[in-house]
Amino acid sequence: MWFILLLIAPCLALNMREPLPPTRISRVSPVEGWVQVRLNHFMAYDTRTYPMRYYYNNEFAGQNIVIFVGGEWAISENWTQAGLAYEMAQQMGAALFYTEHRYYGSSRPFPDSDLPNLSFLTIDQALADLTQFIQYIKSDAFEGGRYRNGKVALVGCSYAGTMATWMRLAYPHVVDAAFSDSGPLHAQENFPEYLEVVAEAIREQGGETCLSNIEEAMRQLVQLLDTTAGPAQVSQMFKTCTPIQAGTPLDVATFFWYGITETFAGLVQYSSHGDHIPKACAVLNDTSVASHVQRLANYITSDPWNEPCIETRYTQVVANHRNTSFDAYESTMRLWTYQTCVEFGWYQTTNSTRQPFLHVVPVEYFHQMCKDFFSSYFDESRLRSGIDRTNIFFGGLTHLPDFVVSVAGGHDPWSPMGPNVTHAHHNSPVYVVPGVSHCRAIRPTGTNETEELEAVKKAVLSHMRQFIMGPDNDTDTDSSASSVAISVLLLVIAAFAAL
Ligand SMILES: *[C@@H]1O[C@H](CO)[C@@H](O)[C@H](O)[C@H]1NC(C)=O
Ligand SMILES: *[C@@H]1O[C@H](CO)[C@@H](O)[C@H](O)[C@H]1NC(C)=O
Ligand SMILES: *[C@@H]1O[C@H](CO)[C@@H](O)[C@H](O)[C@H]1NC(C)=O
Ligand SMILES: *[C@@H]1O[C@H](CO)[C@@H](O)[C@H](O)[C@H]1NC(C)=O
Ligand SMILES: *[C@@H]1O[C@H](CO)[C@@H](O)[C@H](O)[C@H]1NC(C)=O
Ligand SMILES: *[C@@H]1O[C@H](CO)[C@@H](O)[C@H](O)[C@H]1NC(C)=O
Ligand SMILES: CC(=O)N[C@H]1CO[C@H](CO)[C@@H](O)[C@@H]1O
Ligand SMILES: CC(=O)N[C@H]1CO[C@H](CO)[C@@H](O)[C@@H]1O
Repeated sequence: MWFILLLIAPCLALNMREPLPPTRISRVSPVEGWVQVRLNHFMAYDTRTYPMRYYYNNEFAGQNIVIFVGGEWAISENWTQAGLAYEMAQQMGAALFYTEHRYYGSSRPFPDSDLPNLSFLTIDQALADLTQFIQYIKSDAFEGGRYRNGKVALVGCSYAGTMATWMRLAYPHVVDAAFSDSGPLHAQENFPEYLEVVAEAIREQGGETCLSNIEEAMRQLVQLLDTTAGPAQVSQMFKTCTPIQAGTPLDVATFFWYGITETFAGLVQYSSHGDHIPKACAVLNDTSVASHVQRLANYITSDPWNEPCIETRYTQVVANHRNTSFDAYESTMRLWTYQTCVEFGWYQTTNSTRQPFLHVVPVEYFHQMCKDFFSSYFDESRLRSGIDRTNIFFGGLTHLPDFVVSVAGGHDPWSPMGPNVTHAHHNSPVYVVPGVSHCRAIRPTGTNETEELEAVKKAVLSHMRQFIMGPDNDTDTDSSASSVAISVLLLVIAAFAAL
């Protein structure tokens, strides 16, 4: 039960777990370091500090700096030993750092996540942490001022991509260039577009029949739950931890959210353009099983991320998220949910008609979570004013800062909240990679996922190198890099022409 909650939860949370690390190629072991940063950057007289964790790999260190930005997860050394940021550091002769976001992982300002202690968990504070961190590593206090005159490049994916972009917006004097993979920029309460992309990815990779099979199963499932014997039958088929209380709307929504839509969300968000979706669709398409509901149950219960049972008791979900220990199983989810309740929203509801899950998860379900996980103080009006505030201060999609390279996956359900080709401008290119899911472009080159993705990774490296080091001198490198960029642009344009 605890197991499934942990594994399903990441979709609401963008990533929650660290993006799946690449295979380590560096022979150098990074150093773990800590730096005291201000707890509250926005009140001058409050001089309290807390220890922020980072990793540091100086394998390629000249004087430049590449920072792989950590998001809502615990950092590990892996991303300082391989990946696009690692290759970027190699090309730029840069030191590579990986920073941890306050409250997540081991960067804990307080002994627990009791509500009053969460006041300092905001993206504004996290960006200011990064600024103080950069100031520190460029100071004489860090290795005798070795990086004093270095240029700084940030790399991030998902929420950390958002941070990379907004660092360039808020603190351009400390960040020279940023690369954001899959970073949402527009805060929005209700986010029905998420499941629309899930549906689109299933249609393109698994076929129209697969999608209509899901919809038919959902129709029958909703009807079945409305019968006397139905709930017990459904509980057994889907292996719920306890029998579903069909008369309790919050329990029914919990079943659909944790059990069904989050499973498909995970399938699409983390599919690596491999055979994940076709495999799921083979089960959903299996006509040797007559009942559509049974096929859906067969897929849900066979999803490796979903065992051993589905939690359907809303009160249990609340209890799990009210545990204020940083070691609690839902601790990361508690922290991220807090950020959604005060800053971002992004609730993946079934409000759209262009998805197969009917209307089983309304936005009110998430309003209730904010109130129950934290306090009734966190109601809809507070949520909305927090979201407005985020968009006012960071500009949503109305303003992409310069020297930012953005990548969006064509099948990334988060992509509607991020930039697309229409937001690109001189010095801030945006690449939309067809068929690709969340956070694929920060992975190493040469992983051979799709040709388009490989070309985009090379274009990102080329742009970032030029933003930090000026135009490439080597004519060979230069012409091959720009031809890559051009062919990618053509791909992007072709992808949109086909829509
Ligand atoms: C599902 O079935 C449809 C129709 O038989 C087929 O077109 C589609 O390719 C199937 N998908 C998978 C992944 O088996
Ligand atoms: C909260 O989580 C911690 C760490 O997993 C655990 O030891 C504790 O029993 C939990 N508290 C409650 C009330 O469940
Ligand atoms: C979402 O759906 C509900 C009912 O299905 C409807 O009342 C509400 O207006 C919808 N909200 C939006 C933002 O579309
Ligand atoms: C780009 O994003 C905007 C939202 O800012 C959206 O209205 C538009 O349809 C998107 N364009 C494409 C081509 O996806
Ligand atoms: C890379 O992908 C291409 C096209 O999908 C394939 O032909 C080739 O065998 C792959 N190479 C490796 C090393 O996997
Ligand atoms: C490019 O060449 C010029 C002149 O040869 C040199 O001053 C400059 O440092 C070189 N730039 C890079 C990025 O290598
Ligand atoms: C997938 C992977 O390689 N994960 C490793 C990342 O680094 C930690 C140690 O920091 C290892 O325990 C993981 O196995
Ligand atoms: C600043 C603040 O509110 N600190 C609180 C954090 O949580 C601990 C334990 O729950 C309290 O004792 C602190 O007062």
